[in-house]
Amino acid sequence: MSAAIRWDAVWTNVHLATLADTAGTADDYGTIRDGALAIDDGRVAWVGARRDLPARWRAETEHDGHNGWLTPGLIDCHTHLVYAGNRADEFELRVAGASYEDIAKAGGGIASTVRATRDAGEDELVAQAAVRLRQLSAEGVTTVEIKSGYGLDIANELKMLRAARRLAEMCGVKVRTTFLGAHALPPEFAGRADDYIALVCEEMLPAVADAKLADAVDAFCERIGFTPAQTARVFDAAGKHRLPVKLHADQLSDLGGGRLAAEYRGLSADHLEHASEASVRAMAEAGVAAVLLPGAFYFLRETQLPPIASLRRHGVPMAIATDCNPGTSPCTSLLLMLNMACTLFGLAPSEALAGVTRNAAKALGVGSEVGRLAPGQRADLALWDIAGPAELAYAFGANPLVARVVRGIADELK
Ligand code: DI6
Ligand code: FE
Repeated sequence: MSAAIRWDAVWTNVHLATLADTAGTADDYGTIRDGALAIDDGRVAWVGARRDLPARWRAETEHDGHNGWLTPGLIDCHTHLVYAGNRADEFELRVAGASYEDIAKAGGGIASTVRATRDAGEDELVAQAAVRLRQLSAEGVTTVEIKSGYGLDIANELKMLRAARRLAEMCGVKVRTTFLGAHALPPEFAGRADDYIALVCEEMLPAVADAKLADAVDAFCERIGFTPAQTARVFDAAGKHRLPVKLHADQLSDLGGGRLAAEYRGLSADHLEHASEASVRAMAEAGVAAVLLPGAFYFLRETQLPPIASLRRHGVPMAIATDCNPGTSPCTSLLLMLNMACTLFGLAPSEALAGVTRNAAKALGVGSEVGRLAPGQRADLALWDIAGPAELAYAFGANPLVARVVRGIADELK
């Protein structure tokens, strides 16, 4: 008789939304009813219907899912989670009629968060961001991207990125860091944007790369940010350091950001409300993911919808994220973003869930590691007390998370 297969853990009495390649499966969630999932050495070792489990297996731990649903741990692939203070005062102005761009031009906006972030020590930044990260992970988030971009000088950008790396260890979340030195023009460079871009390319980026503090490079290509030509300089510098790029593209106006991200074979182009058909086509051809940010759309009371039909038609993978930041999306609920992606942008609940799992992983360049329930993936999972996966996008203000599993270890069993 053959020896029994040994695993560290097995989950049974669960339904699975695998989000794996769903072609030929029951639905777009990759549903396996009455499934089983085995974990070994922190990775998924086996996934399938319980009746198909190998005849003889043993596990150190057997988890009973109590008829809940297991999904991949959620991935928030676009956040500005590390910053100091908040901008509730500007919210009051905006509600009274001022626009985001008016406030930015008057020296508020990003510049006010830059002042607060420069004044804060690294420990203080970590402490403030940890509160937000715990709110995200309480809803099943196991991977989060964190951008710099409120330091805007070498010391403060490095401080932000170090804080982001520390958060990963503190909160048991996989963190991908993105250097966003080209987020805004710092006040000391007023009227000298090209000089600031030179500093970003020639000093900041090399320092960040040397310290191995960034996994990618981003820029804010916008009328109130940087031009496509300045963005291209940053992307060229990123290439020299072998860092992949992503872009805040076409959020407030169409500057051809989607196409620019495609020219540099970027991981993602994000926002995209004003992106043209040509940009979408270029993104499809270059394999660039679209990251949709319904929280910023909602909070700015934007009316221009991102080109969802065109993204679908061209087969561009769509991810969804919080864009958690103090100015345009002070949001720490990725589940709320699922609901808004459906109600505001017209995504199907299955597309929304793919947007915070499989496609979010793609937008971070970690699709072979996380984002699906499949053998070899990291065993980062979320267990939900729901009757079907559409409930994750349907309800808002609810949190049906029962357990979060990180590298195979369940940490929040209720
Ligand atoms: N786009 C955004 O939505 C945020 N940054 C960006 O480039 C806004 C950042 C802020 O207002 O603090
Ligand atoms: Fe952003």
